[in-house]
Amino acid sequence: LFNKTFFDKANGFKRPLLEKRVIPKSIVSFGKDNSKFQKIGANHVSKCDFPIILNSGDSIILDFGDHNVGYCNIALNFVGQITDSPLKLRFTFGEFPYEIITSPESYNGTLGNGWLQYEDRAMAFLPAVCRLDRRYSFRYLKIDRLDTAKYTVKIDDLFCDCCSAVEMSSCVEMNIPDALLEKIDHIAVKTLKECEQDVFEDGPKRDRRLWIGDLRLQALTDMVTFKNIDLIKRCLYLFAACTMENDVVAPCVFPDSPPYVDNWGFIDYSLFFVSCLYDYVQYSKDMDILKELYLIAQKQVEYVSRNIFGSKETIKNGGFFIDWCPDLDKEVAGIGVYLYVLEQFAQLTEHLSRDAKWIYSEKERIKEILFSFYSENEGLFITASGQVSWHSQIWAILSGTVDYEDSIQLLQNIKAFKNAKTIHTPYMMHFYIEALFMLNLQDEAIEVIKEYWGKMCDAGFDCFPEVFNPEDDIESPYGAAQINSACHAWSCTPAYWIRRYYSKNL
Ligand code: RAM
Repeated sequence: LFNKTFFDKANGFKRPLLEKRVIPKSIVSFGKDNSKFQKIGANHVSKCDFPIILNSGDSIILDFGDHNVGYCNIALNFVGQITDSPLKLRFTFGEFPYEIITSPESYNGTLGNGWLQYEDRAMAFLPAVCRLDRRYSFRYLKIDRLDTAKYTVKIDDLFCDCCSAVEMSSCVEMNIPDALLEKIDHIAVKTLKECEQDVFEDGPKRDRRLWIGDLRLQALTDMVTFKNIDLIKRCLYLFAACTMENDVVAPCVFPDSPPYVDNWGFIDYSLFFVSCLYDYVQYSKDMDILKELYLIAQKQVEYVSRNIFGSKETIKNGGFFIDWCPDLDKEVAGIGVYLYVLEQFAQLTEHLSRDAKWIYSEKERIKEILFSFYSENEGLFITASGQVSWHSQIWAILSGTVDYEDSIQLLQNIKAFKNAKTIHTPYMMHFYIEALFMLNLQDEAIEVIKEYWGKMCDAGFDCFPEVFNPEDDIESPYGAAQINSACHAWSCTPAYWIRRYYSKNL
């Protein structure tokens, strides 16, 4: 279902992107280094001075010194002998070295190989100036000369026009009296900046689109950093504009390509439309947008109440995302998400002075279902299949229906439990931090941030990634780590938590 009024409103909040020209800093080589992330080290070869000479078979790796999102421009010419046959170059962009050194031919991941960031270009005549029209997300650029001709060519100039909706200097300043947290905050803010484009993209390398689970965390963080409020509104209206036939909000929107949405869903993501609206109304006190979008929020709750929480069987097959943890049984966590959203929806309803009684009785009904999964023996929530996970406990706590002492006990019990399913993404880690803050364990939450995101800093990330498992640095939800995104918005929330922590304590 396409709502043109909301779509036009969304487009009314479209703003031109800011552009910045960046040049490569140095030429590097990659080599095996067991002490480095994914066991690859980048070694400095020389400064990047033009011209750079290229003969047939040559290969160079340019290091831009930081993560960038943009369009590459290159000027080429021949040296001495005229180019009597076309020059062929392969451009391979990488956010991290592993992406550059794995050959595209060896790729057998579950996502389409079109995401691999490389392209071949032929130039029939030199001199030539060319701009690659695909936008890339990268720190490194490898250029291979593929043709077999004997003539020599040179790169006279190469630069990238980088784009973002915001610039680092417009981020709200914050005094963070801890060096590691300051570094984490900086990288988190940079991650968010790289993902703020025409919409809040989940990742500028992939999927380059507006996902609602990602949007929620981006918007929360943006409200305390860049305050790019027009972009938040643009994205809220885009989701409102694109619902499925059953009125469910799509999990992601392709803003520039009709029909804008794919034909499937994640129930937790659709419910998070309510959370996005709730957060925004909390921040802005904007009652007009609440009145306008309330019905969409209500439809999410109604659909889920009827179709998912009708019976235990439908909950089990509900189609929740929750986390990329392999073989995760999501039913208990899914119930927790629903209860969490119901509370926010009740508050929105009361803001409008409407009757929220039915929402509270729905909460009571769902709370009973949740508690039917509680096992006295283990002192934990356990799924019908017998699975114990961090996710179930965290979402049970966030549901707001477990009292304080019992929540603390749940955390102690899950820490002590061997072989529980663990958190695999910075996205799910955000909700763990939220649970700790909710229980007034802010200091512990900050320690978790230092531990988990601190390890990402140690691993040398310029931005924070989509998945990070300190025990397995080539883990990938798609069976191929080169397709992972190393700048992923849902990992930017330390900037939100750190800022909240210090503004409260100051
Ligand atoms: C991946 C994307 C996106 C996320 C979905 C569920 O495909 O990385 O960020 O929201 O998973």
